[in-house]
Amino acid sequence: MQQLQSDDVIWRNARLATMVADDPTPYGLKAQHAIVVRGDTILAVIAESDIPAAHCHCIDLAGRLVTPGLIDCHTHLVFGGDRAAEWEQRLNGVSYQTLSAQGGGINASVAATRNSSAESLLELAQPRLQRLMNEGVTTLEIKSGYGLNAEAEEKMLWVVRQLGLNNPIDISPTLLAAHAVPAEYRDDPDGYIRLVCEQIMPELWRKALFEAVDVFCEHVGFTLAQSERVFQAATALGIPVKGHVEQLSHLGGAALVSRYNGLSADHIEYLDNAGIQAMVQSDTVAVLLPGAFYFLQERQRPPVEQLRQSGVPMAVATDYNPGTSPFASLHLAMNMACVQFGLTPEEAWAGVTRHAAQALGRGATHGQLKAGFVADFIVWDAQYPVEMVYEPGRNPLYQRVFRGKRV
Ligand code: DI6
Ligand code: FE
Repeated sequence: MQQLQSDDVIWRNARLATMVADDPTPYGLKAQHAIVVRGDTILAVIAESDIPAAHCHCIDLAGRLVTPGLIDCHTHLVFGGDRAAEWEQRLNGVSYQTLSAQGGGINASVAATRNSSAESLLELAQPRLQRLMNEGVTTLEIKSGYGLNAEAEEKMLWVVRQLGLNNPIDISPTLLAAHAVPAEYRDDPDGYIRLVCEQIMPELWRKALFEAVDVFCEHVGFTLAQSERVFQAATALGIPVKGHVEQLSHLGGAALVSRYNGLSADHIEYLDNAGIQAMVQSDTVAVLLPGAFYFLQERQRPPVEQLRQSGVPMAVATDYNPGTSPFASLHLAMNMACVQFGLTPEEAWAGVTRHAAQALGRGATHGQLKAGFVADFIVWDAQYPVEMVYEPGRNPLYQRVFRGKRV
């Protein structure tokens, strides 16, 4: 370790779940260890016995568990309106077709988002973000996709940027203009894709409002060919891509994302072997979204065992959105990933730390307690990482540290 400076802070007397990738110990667990922080970065992870006796900037954690800050790598947290009443109608027997004909479903959220001011969207999003931060989230992805025109997509991404400026959290904004065909393009989806590729994406990219591009490749979204057009245009501008793929049917979206060296292929319930092989080749992360699987009462599970055997990194995220996953809890998503998809609790933890970091292009700086990584970590009134997975809702968070500061 380098020579300590007087204002370096040592978080001592901790049980660290470092989540370091190549550590053979489960969770990279280290009892009686300390984290040395310089500014906003981890300078070193050291044994308690190696703490210099004279150093005075120490914080005693009384043996508590410390993990990396949680990373939610797939959310749709900014939206107007509310779909609770529509959901209740559905459970009371009103058909989805009837609701759609009345302007329900995703179009209801698009209309409400278009009709909301940026300020009111910000006000609605803040408490949702707060709930995730309360659970220990320090990095979060947020997608656009309820605007579906240049003006409304820009408004959503402005809100996302504002959330990042107002809160102690690192936000990764994603352009999901190709989320659904907007009503005014119902008879011309290709025309809408042209608008996305030629206007919305380049214009908002120039304004530096997002860092990756997503598409919903599905029968109810866009075809494989339309999705590829978006990826081609993104690649030409040097923008990383990812996709909502193989959620409700198999279209080959995961292989497509992989061919464009995508950051992640998300949902993937209907992923096949060819798709898995393509993901292995491209280092694309498999993002599992058990909240949507549960809420839609899906039956087809993602091929977790094959992903595990093939060494594809698996992330876990909330997919927080008003239509298919109204759950702003990453602890719950971890629990569901274990119960419904068969992840081990350790895999679920990797899924909200280092693998989620990789899915956001932050794998070299986020998601592990390791020298050189950002000093984003959580102190828990807990002994074992499994506790947060086992009992979502109890939330034993004791302290949230973002960039070296208690917040
Ligand atoms: N997949 C989904 O399940 C959601 N979006 C997506 O791409 C649906 C979003 C909504 O219903 O509002
Ligand atoms: Fe989603």
